[in-house]
Amino acid sequence: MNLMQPFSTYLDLESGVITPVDHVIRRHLSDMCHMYADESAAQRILETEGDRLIYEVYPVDLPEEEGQVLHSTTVLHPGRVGSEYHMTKGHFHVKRDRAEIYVGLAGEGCLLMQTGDGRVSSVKMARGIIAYVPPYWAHRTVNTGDVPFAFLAAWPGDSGHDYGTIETRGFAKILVERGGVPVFVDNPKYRIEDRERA
Ligand code: PAN
Ligand code: ZN
Repeated sequence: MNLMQPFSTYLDLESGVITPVDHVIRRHLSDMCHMYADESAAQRILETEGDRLIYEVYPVDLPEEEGQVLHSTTVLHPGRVGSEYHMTKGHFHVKRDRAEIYVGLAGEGCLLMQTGDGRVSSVKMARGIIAYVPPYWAHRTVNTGDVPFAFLAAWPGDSGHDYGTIETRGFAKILVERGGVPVFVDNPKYRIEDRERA
């Protein structure tokens, strides 16, 4: 048995920043412009203001293997691309039956979930809310407020991340601003799997 030493890290509950971390993952608009419904709005932002930082992930350094509990925080910055609120890329776990918990720390947002056969669900997130992502649900977070939305996530070490499925198909619903409030609308870019259409 390869015995690990117990350890701790520090989580700043106000900002969502974990220290120490080996490497912070930063996702900019250019990493995901095709994921927003209004791609021309994304292009305009890139041309006029440059490459906007959408979110940062602070992962605690652990081996991605069965038995571990991986955990990280995400800080999702406020803003919109066209009328669509800033969001994470979103993913399924490679092992589809691996669940996850999200704990809201700061700001407010929405946890959007979707199954492989197109069922959708969502949970409103704020400081103190524990959201459960059951096995088989893809998940994406959206910042619907005007301050950074931060949350802690924990998931099994052997889950793996499948980004490709969401990259090609998208989520069925998107969150857009209408009259100052977030509303769900159908994603015009959503692609149902061919076998679901049949
Ligand atoms: C989270 C996410 C994090 C960033 O830790 O990885 O919020 O979102 P994307 O991974 O979709 O870019 C998680 O769900 N881990 O499994
Ligand atoms: Zn996940």
